[in-house]
Amino acid sequence: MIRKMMLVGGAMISALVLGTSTAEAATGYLISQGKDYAQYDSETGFAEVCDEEQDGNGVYAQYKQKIGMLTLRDSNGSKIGCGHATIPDVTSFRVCEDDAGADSCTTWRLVR
Ligand SMILES: [Ca+2]
Ligand SMILES: [Ca+2]
Repeated sequence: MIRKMMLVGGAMISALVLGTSTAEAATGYLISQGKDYAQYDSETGFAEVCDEEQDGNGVYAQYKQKIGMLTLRDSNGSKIGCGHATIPDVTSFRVCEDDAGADSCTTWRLVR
């Protein structure tokens, strides 16, 4: 258990380092599933989901708020352009792919 917690901590540190090196705001969060990804900025509330794989599977992100949850889609699939919204007070989010059977989703990414 202790070992697992240390691994999680290490992952968070590398995510922060990556954030500064790409000049993203420290409030930005990114999760990806293959090339498909979703992001969120906790300061501006900017949310984006992008389908970057030409596999015919729709991509969407779920944003949990303190009360309720919103689903944001990349409505044109893998064509250029992503789904955008401004969603305040997100506590966690994940990206999912609408593939065969139960949809494949990442684990929830916590937002602070
Ligand atoms: Ca995909
Ligand atoms: Ca698209």
